[in-house]
Amino acid sequence: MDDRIAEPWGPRTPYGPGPAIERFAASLPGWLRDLLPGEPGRRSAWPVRVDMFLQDGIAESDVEEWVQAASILHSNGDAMDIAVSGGRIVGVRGRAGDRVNHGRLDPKDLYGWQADSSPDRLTRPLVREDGKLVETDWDTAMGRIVARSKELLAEPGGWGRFGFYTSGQLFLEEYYTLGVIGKAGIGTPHMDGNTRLCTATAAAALKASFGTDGQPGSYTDVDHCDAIALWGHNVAETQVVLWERMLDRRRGPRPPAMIAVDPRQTPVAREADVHLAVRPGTNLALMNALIHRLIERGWYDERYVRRHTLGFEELRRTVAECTPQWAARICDVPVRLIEQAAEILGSCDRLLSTVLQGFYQSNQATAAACQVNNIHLLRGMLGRPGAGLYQMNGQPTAQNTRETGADGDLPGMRNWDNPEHVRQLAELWNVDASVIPHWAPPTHALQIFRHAEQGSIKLLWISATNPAVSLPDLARIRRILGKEDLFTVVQDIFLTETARLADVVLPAATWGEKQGTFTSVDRTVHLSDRAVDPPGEARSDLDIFLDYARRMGFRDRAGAPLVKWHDPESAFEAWKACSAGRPCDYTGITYDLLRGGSGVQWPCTRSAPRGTERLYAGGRFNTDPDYCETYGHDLATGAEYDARHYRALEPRGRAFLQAAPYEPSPEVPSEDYPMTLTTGRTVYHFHTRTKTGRTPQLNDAAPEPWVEISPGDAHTLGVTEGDLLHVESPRGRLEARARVCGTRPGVVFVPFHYGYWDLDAPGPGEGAGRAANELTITSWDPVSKQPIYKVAAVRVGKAAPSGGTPSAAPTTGAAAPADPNVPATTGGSAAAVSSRISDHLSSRLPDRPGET
Ligand SMILES: Nc1nc2c(c(=O)[nH]1)N[C@H]1C(S)=C(S)[C@@H](COP(=O)(O)OP(=O)(O)OC[C@H]3O[C@@H](n4cnc5c(=O)[nH]c(N)nc54)[C@H](O)[C@@H]3O)O[C@H]1N2
Ligand SMILES: Nc1nc2c(c(=O)[nH]1)N[C@H]1C(S)=C(S)[C@@H](COP(=O)(O)OP(=O)(O)OC[C@H]3O[C@@H](n4cnc5c(=O)[nH]c(N)nc54)[C@H](O)[C@@H]3O)O[C@H]1N2
Ligand SMILES: [Mo]
Repeated sequence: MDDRIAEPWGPRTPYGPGPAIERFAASLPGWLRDLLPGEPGRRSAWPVRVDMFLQDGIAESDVEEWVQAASILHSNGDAMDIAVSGGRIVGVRGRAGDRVNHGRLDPKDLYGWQADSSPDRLTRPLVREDGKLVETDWDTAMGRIVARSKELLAEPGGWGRFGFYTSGQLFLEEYYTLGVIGKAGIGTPHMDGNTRLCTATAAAALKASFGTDGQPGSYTDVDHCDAIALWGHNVAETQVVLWERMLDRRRGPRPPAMIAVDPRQTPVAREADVHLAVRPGTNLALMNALIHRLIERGWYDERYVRRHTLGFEELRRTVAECTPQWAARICDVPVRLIEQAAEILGSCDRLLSTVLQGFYQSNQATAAACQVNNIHLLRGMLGRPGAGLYQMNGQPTAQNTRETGADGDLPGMRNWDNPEHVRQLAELWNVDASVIPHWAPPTHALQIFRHAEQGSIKLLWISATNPAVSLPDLARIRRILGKEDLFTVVQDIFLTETARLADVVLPAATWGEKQGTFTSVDRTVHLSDRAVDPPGEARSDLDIFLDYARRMGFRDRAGAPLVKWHDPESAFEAWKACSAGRPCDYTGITYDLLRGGSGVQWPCTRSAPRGTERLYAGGRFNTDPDYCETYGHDLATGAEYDARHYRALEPRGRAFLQAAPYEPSPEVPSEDYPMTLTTGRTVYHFHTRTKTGRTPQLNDAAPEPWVEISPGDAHTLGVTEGDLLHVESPRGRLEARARVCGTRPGVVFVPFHYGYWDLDAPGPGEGAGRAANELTITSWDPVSKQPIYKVAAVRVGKAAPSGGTPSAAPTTGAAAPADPNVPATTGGSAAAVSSRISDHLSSRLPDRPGET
């Protein structure tokens, strides 16, 4: 038994590169590959380790049923079974036979399910009466939403009064249904997901370089690579199982080299051979210097570049002056380290890159993320084992928000500016093409809030997201959500900071209580089954959306109901038809196939019935003008190009090498605000903590926020470990205790997980808050429109005399204290997890629901 609070990564199972059969398989045409024994991604040599956590007092023999599911607390797609006894969830276990995790689970997944049975789950709808939220029945709550909707639709241009702000945490079937309601029922362009805050840049960078969204790589690339570069990604704390796979390679024979780019001493940075602790906001300067070096030294595949890419000359010109010396000054890192990183990137045979929030939520996000694509294109490192690229997702189902168009895009990775793509949807849904919003790009999340602020959006429906904690500049967000003339619907499982500001609150069923599918970073689709009943009158999000469609009476051209499905599986079948012929083709997937022991990677079709391990083998990309998802942008300004401009480029299946010069962040330190604030995550908490804050093991590991500060800055300010600090930006102020640790000088880090101090206080945020977003700025990347959460200017000082007690920050991750006397974070016997290790996937542990 291990304490997975004290040891979040569990026991090591080292392994070497291989097996050769995977490399061989990848060189074969699809039909021949399918004749090989074993399934794609399951021929890996990564040992199996089945992690299991059962509630205190429950033994494995007490479990009546194991119900198949996958992780809902990050994007890795770890497959698991839910243990059910007496109609309740009593534990979880990793699925041994799944290609993604080979049985492993992260601490949030092991313990986090306990929150679902919290006594304060929402069990009945609420409506606002005389300023107060009171319980009511579904008819009343839905009746109010429908009445307001019909009133708005009766006005000319009424569709423009609706805004939908959804999530990266619902299921594919739910998003698709919401997307059809928004696009073909109401016809509003104002729909987005919190995926805008999360991985809009992944989508934007993939579209800009390769023509459409879709991760090129496979998790098995970890098995084969000889170098791993982590670009602004603290994978150890945020995709724990993916990190375990990387660590197991690092501890085995012929380990891969490792590069980390992060201003903090994360566990990843501590493990890496080269750690570039760049100044926040300077990623593009570093990237341009690395590319300068690759080109200058001839460390690129000339043939691949000539045959498979466009834009080399412009890229070369853009980086011509970007020497390592130049970047070293801007990023404030040693020249030697930039040169070392370039040498690893330029000399490895199989490079695996992952990119996440350190790039996506920082300055020049899309431009910087595209430079990672460029490195892979320059070196021909795509479409073969080990040469992998993950423009990561963050949330468990973010990929599906994007695929189904719940983020505003057209479903099936269709191009809003391509009339033929719009026509395909009109035909599928049997509606007039003019109903489907396609005259301008979709409205992004921060713009939706702007419209609500100005009063043009009058109904805002928020599902499975907590913007009153997660959006930037919270004082402003609270003002908007509290506006009299804005009718707000919040669909959640708890009475969150956001729900408290709503006019109608709808109680949702969650993971384990409902059925649906979702897709991980490497395109692996999993099915998550219903294990138990939802509490009280809570309903699945799908049922809520279907009920709304029914009550609104949305019709197609023939007068039949617009939404023609009635449950998860029929919704999935409808989605399959929408995905046909597009990059994310699901037509070969059925719920039954997903019950076969492992998830399946899209595209999965008649000609690739077991899914597709890697995209872009052979160097053919989705850039054909009739097929691509965008006609492109100017990376520096975000200006949109049109079809004529795009066609003139004659991409013919080649990828774009995108180039842009470095520019400083919109907010940099000043005399008044001399330090840089950056924000992010810890391994124990998920977002605004609605689940992990209600889980004893996880809450105790990190019960309150903290401020990470470097030893040098602490000394200058007279601060010691545990002192109460205030951090102020031009927008707000918070107080939290200091953790003196390995962040770079001049930078403080605050986790963004913690909401208001006191939910019942009359004016949340009055006085000293504790949410990182009291401080952050309203500014976004010009192409992806993703907010810049990673750079703001602040001043820091002591809020109380030194007390001599350490902060409650965890000691295991990036916040590992400089002071060796700070007690270690542990979970004790309440956190005991069993881990069974076996050599290989072939020595299969039970992995089908029902088997024990
Ligand atoms: N434990 C846990 N896991 C999660 C989540 C969670 O809440 N908790 N959330 C999930 C979701 S939705 C997401 S999006 C992912 C996010 O996963 P990550 O991107 O790994 O997480 P973050 O902590 O937001 O940011 C990563 C790192 O960016 C660094 N950084 C800050 N500014 C810069 C910069 O300018 N340049 C560079 N190069 N680095 C910078 C920070 O120091 C931080 O260590 O995690 C997913 N997994
Ligand atoms: N400063 C700063 N801010 C950030 C970030 C950062 O790094 N720094 N990261 C950003 C990123 S990457 C993300 S993804 C966002 C996350 O921000 P949010 O999306 O606001 O965070 P969550 O707490 O995950 O909110 C999800 C909500 O859905 C509810 N929920 C859970 N399951 C269900 C369900 O099945 N149905 C329904 N209807 N509701 C459900 C939960 O109770 C919770 O209230 O935050 C962003 N904000
Ligand atoms: Mo995210």
